[in-house]
Amino acid sequence: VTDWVERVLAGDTRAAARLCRLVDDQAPGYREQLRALHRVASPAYVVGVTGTPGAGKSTLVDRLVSAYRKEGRRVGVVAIDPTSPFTGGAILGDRIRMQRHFEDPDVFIRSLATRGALGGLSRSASDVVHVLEAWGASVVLLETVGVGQDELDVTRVADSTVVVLAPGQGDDVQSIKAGILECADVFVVNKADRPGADATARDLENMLALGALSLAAVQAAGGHSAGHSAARLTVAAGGGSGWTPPIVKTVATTDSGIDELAEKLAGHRAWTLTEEGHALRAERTRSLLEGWLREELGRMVADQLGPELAAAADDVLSRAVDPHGAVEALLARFRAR
Ligand SMILES: Nc1nc2c(ncn2[C@@H]2O[C@H](COP(=O)(O)OP(=O)(O)OP(=O)(O)O)[C@@H](O)[C@H]2O)c(=O)[nH]1
Ligand SMILES: [Mg+2]
Repeated sequence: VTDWVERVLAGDTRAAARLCRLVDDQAPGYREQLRALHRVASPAYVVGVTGTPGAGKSTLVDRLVSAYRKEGRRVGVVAIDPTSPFTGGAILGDRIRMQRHFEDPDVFIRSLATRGALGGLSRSASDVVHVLEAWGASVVLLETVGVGQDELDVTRVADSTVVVLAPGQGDDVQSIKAGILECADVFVVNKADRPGADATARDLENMLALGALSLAAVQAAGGHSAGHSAARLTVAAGGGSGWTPPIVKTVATTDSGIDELAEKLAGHRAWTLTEEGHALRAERTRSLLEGWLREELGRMVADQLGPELAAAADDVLSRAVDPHGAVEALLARFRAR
């Protein structure tokens, strides 16, 4: 069992693939193995790439892989395979778009299914990132479609998040859900060869100038991402310079703008190592852990109180008890265990 760990640490790609599968299956003992890796692996720079469906995320990731490979770095790619109705054949598409890297022994590409990710998608993504770090990746690119909260949470595993938009998708900036925009450390307006790219970039600039992103974020946050956006506001209000996401125009298909994107990412990476940046990362990690804690607690409650919850529902419907009273009674029983 520890054999796998040793082999992954020695940079063995097949062992890394094997360990990823054990993690996927949550095979017995996988957490111990991850813990062993986590203790000794050097942290990779993790870049989240999210945005609207079809904006060119995979093409962009493919180009970033090339850019980082030119620097001689080992690169990991984790593509979240959206089984959502938005994008059907994502895996096949990704394989085609990243084809030339499949042959490269210093690139490790791994897909993660969004459905059936026991324990939450962000947790699976984080686990796989740790395997790739141990394998020797110094940078890990994490692609996910920003369609749901679960997918967006994945970006909190990242040190820097790129939000990719494209013109002419019928989604002017105002109509994109605030949750996506709020994740951005760097914006990319891809498909700059298409009409409307300048307008999209201008819209983003205006929103940033108005501070509308932070405000929109707080309003849209509701419960889920409140921690995330509150941290952003705190950073902005803390007297520091904060971080204003730069906007980069790219044509991923022709490699245009990729160097500039890599530069902006390096700039953000450097900022995250400042005191301010560190505070934001700490807040993201805190809210990530809080999310995982909620999941575990939710599972515990469902496991322990499932039948009683159903009985309580009957009691509430028959008016034997009021809803608040029912919840209080259930909680009291849960605590007593
Ligand atoms: N014209 C143009 N087309 C592009 C550009 N970048 C990507 N595309 C094309 O846009 C389509 C979608 O690209 P992908 O990279 O698969 O986009 P994606 O965001 O990963 O898509 P999903 O993962 O399915 O949401 C492909 O046909 C690409 O060739 C670009 O800069 N300009
Ligand atoms: Mg894709």
